[in-house]
Amino acid sequence: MSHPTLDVAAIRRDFPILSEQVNGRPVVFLDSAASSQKPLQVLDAMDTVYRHRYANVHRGVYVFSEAATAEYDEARAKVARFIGSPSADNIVFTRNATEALNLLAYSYGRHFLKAGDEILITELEHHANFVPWFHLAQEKGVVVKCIPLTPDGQLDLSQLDTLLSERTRIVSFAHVSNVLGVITDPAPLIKRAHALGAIVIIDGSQAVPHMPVNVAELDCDFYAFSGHKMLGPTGIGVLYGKKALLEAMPPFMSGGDMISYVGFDTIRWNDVPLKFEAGTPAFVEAIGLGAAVDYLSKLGMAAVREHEREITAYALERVAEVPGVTIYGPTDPAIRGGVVTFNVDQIHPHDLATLLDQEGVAVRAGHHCAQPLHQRLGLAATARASFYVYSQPNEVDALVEAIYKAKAKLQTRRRR
Ligand code: 7TS
Repeated sequence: MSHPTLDVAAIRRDFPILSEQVNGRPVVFLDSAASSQKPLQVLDAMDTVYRHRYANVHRGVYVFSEAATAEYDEARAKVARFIGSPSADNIVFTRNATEALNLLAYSYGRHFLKAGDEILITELEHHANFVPWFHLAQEKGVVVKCIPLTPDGQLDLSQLDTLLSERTRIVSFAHVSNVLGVITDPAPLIKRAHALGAIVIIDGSQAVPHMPVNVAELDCDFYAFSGHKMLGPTGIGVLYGKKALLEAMPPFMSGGDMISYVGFDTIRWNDVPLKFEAGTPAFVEAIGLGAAVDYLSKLGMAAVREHEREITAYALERVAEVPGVTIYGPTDPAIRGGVVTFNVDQIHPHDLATLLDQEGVAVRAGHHCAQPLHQRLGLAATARASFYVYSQPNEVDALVEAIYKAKAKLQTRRRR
């Protein structure tokens, strides 16, 4: 069977930053899971608004404001189509995935949950899908439980019978882990949660940028992600929600734009999604995200996924070749997104990342905002290489070569 593929050489020409040098070498950027680089098409879309038709949205009746408003509305419609949302009205723009998840904890959690209710998350969550629920637990006396992991880092669903109960109100989990790369099939969790009347929230921060996602087919209740990890700018994120739930929820923040009427003794909220967008929105960033969605749609998300599956498979093989390397997460690239998290025997990941940087190779080191997961793995920190549409096999080779050099340097230093 022939797979859809990407023309990576052509893609790279769209990313000016990839021609930069770092420490005298062409940059090898392997930290796209933290934030992706931006193509000219996104930079130009935002630049055009600022240069030619910048004015605040939803206010003016003059040309600039009407043009900016129309482009902002179109960006919302593009995002809706991109994730299979039935309507643009289901799309709330937030600052990032973190704000989308906080919106749910504050608005849905504080309004609909009471002491003794349970929230089920997983041991591999990013802090953004961990801390807001623990914060809610401290405040309201709800109970947070975690789905444990199998030895290779998948969710251990055999524990669901004991973890789910009539008290479970929310099930919230990452579609793709930012550390182990594991892709979770949401279907069984959604089915089990809905059978108990619980709602399902998916943190799609590492999924939407990298693979086809259809929220209507999934039938999840909420889905959160960030624009900056999917070729878009910083400062813009998305919360998809089912309309009836968004309508039942109280506002998160209040002020301008989120109201339809304000009097001295009556205030009426605006319709969904504007009810959740208080104040001047990041509309230029939303327009940039719309351009990013266009770019990804043109590549085709099936091709994006296939490219990442291939390069991840290559990286898993090449990095594992290095003596003393441990790679975390499943070895099967079919259930793995484009991240390879690893440690090299006797080298602290921060030292490793610093030495790799000297070779122009950018990887992330630390706990990747998943400290509970690292506790479970018995580790303080790991190094992580992550890939995207512009990543190419020779960058994996550069990574491996740089790891060998780092090992040699540190071993010589130790012998001295
Ligand atoms: N959820 C997951 C699974 C993530 O990977 C991240 C960011 C977030 C939520 C939060 O996204 P934000 O845009 O609101 O910050 N992950 C990472 C990372 O892996 N390295 O830096 C940020």
